[in-house]
Amino acid sequence: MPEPNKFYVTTPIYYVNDKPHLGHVYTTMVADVVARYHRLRGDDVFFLTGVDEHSTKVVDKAAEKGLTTEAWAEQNATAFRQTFEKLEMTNDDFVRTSSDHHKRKVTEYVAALLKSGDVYEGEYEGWYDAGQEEYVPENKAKDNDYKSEVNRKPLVRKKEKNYFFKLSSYVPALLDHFEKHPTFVQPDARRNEIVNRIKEAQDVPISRTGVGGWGIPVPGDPEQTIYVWIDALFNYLSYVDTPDRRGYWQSGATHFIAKDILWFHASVWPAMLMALRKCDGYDWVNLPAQVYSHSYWVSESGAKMSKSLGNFLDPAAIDNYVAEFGLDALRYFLATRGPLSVSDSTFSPDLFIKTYNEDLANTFGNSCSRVANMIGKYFDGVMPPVHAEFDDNQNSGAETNDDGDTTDSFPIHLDGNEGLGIRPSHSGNLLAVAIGSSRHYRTAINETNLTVAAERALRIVRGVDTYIELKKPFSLAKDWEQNERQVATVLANCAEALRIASVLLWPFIPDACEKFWKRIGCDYAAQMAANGGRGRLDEWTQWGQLKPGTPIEKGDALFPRYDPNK
Ligand code: ME8
Repeated sequence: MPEPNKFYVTTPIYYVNDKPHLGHVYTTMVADVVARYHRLRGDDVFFLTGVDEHSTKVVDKAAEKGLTTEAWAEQNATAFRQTFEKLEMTNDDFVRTSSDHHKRKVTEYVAALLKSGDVYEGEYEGWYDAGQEEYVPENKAKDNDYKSEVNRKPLVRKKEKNYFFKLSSYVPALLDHFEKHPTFVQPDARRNEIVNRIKEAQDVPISRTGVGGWGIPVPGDPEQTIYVWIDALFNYLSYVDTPDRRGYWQSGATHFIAKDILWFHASVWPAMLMALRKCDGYDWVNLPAQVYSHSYWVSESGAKMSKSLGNFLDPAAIDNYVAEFGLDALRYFLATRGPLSVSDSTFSPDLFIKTYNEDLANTFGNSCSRVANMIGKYFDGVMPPVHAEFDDNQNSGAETNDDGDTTDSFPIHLDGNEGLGIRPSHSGNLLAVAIGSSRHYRTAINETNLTVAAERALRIVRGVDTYIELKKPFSLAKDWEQNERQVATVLANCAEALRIASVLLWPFIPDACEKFWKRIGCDYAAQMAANGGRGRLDEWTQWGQLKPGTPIEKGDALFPRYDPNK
């Protein structure tokens, strides 16, 4: 057996100044869908999320609450961990920047950079956004009337003695990297913005004074604390900087973040890695493969959902959605209707219900029930055989593309539902629909185009519905003697197509798919568990694997229809 590919995926580490909200859940959910897809493909995945503790926001909020900083950080770190556990995120570790391992590693990295001369001592004066803990360049500050772009509070003029990282000297190397790796930052529009800003990059402070000992001291100068952003970025490396995990780093990390923090991830971070790589003992440090910067969830009024704005869906509200619709429904909605593209998304309860009913209840759930019910009714709940003389699928090669497209191209990141409707009915060749759609699904998901990927899987389900309308097994069954073999063939093909759709949908709606697998006698979940969590996507999406004679269980509705007037 060849070694599986390694795949390393991360989320931002979240500030523990407050409890988690929908925005944090979103990025972690997206990373989780992508992690599960890679595991399903058979990759050896490492998925990292966690919390960023050494922020002055945490110190201030703790003081406001009358708690020690440690106690407040602990309380919120626990809330993040529990929220992600409850939402069945499959992260392989959980970062806490207060951990000894992380602190030791960051100290080592900064010491190496100091020694190499890429970090030097100097003085900095500029406009500071306290909410974002970030200096804002003069032109950007001016464009925003010297207010924070995020929370609109006035910027403050600040002057400090600091250690600086020579970002300016890495500008040519960064631009070269962007040119050679056109998908280093995605989506494209974000890359273009950042490339323009990098051209003007100046050296950046990497330490702070006067943060009251909350953070990691600069090695050799305990008066200075390593700037929280530098401390935080290093989490991606520190947590896999162990002999057994280094291979994940070297496989090229995929960082999911939102647009607010792209600058650090696309400039300071790769430049620091380039600098570190030149230091003794760090020649194994390469650059991340991709920084994927999504947009925001906004409330219906258009404001960014955030902790400081107080308009976020908090853990209790998230729990309510899960209680009402199920975890799969929340996963599906966030992953497919979220702001992965350059536009923001509105979290609207109406859209949530509509998506749930249309895609999950009326499409996947309904089709699974319908086919299982007919197999129950006509074949006593036992998978019927395919009879070659009635099988429209038999003559088509697996490469046929009969899903309505003539090429592999399709719109990237559909923001609404445009173009996602049912295609003109196919020729009755479900095999071609399944094979064509699963190919398109892979392209889409590899490009983090989760909306299109899920839609491709659903296209198979819609194909089943169209096929049933076309073949009318219920009418055929009226003349049983004449048509039994044809009814058997139609229903066997439907079950087979739904099996393939369920494999593709698993990263999005794992609980429902695993339930369905049990009902159709597929032990994929057990196979994955026995194989270190890794699946066999290629094999499982081949046509013709459901064995005749297998019991097919009806079960209850996977996604009961939700009454919007409730
Ligand atoms: O920035 N819509 O932490 P943070 C979508 N600690 N995503 C959102 C969102 C929204 N309305 N609000 C937040 C930090 N997010 C630093 C990161 S990483 C080395 C250090 C998500 O708690 C999104 O992923 O402010 C965003 O980048 C992140 O939460 C910011 O979380």
